[in-house]
Amino acid sequence: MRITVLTGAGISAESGIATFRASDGLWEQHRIEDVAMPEGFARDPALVHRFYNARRAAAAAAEPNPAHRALADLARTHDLTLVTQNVDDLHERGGSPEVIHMHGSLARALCASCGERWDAPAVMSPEDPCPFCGARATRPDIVWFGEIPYDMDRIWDALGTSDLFAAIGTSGNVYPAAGFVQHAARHGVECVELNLDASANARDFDRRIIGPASETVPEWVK
Ligand code: BV8
Repeated sequence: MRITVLTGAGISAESGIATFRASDGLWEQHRIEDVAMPEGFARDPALVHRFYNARRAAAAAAEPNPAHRALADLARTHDLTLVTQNVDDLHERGGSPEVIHMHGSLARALCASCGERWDAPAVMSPEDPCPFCGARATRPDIVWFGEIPYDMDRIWDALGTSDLFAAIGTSGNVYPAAGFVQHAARHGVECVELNLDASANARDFDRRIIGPASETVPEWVK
């Protein structure tokens, strides 16, 4: 049985990582869209690095929860494609063998000048020279609003050829991820949502399982 799972900030909430909605879209009085957009980085790279340094520290201090570990178990018994919108590494630390980070990862750095990527240090600053070309153009390897998510061809293919699609802990507000359920449904794939409350695209799912992910996901995986 082929399963594609999409996770969002809700799966890491019980590990202590704030969701976007819970923060009302604000961070240090800045709208997240302002610090999670290329224009924001161009305007104030030090501010954006501070935003991601804080999130990298929060992710490092967090532990995977039973939901992350249940998806790792699922990968051992099923043909699972795990896609996450999250930029933390809790799926990997929870044992998942392969994770598609469609919005990038706090663990990676990117050179805006030569395009090379490398493992990010805990704290990044605009002064960091690129280890490949030396340019002072290093940024977090994160997909910002207006940028193209990673691995989209692979994701569309998995969604269209799965037997089951599950969205876990995502509010369904950000595209193209919020459109995955329609794509899967168009291909006759059964769609289930596991969430704390109904998402913006709840009507597109065949089933919904309401509750905290650390309880609902281990139960669903059984
Ligand atoms: C794209 C990285 C084209 C950053 C993120 C105008 C200009 C430019 C673009 C647009 C525009 N208007 C619209 C767009 C498209 C835009 C978009 O969708 N905007 C929205 C605001 C309308 N999208 C883009 O720009 C994307 N790129 O469109 O390129 C394209 C498309 C396809 C193919 C080719 C080209 C890029 C978007 C990526 C932005 N980067 N993240 C960072 O993380 O710092 S988005 C970021 O926000 C997350 O990655 C995630 O995607 C989103 C937050 O969503 P959630 O994860 O769902 O989190 P949220 O807090 O909202 O919800 C939490 C849920 O969990 C809730 O439902 C809650 O009930 C539940 N929950 C809470 N606790 C628990 C729980 N569930 C279970 N258990 C619990 N305990």
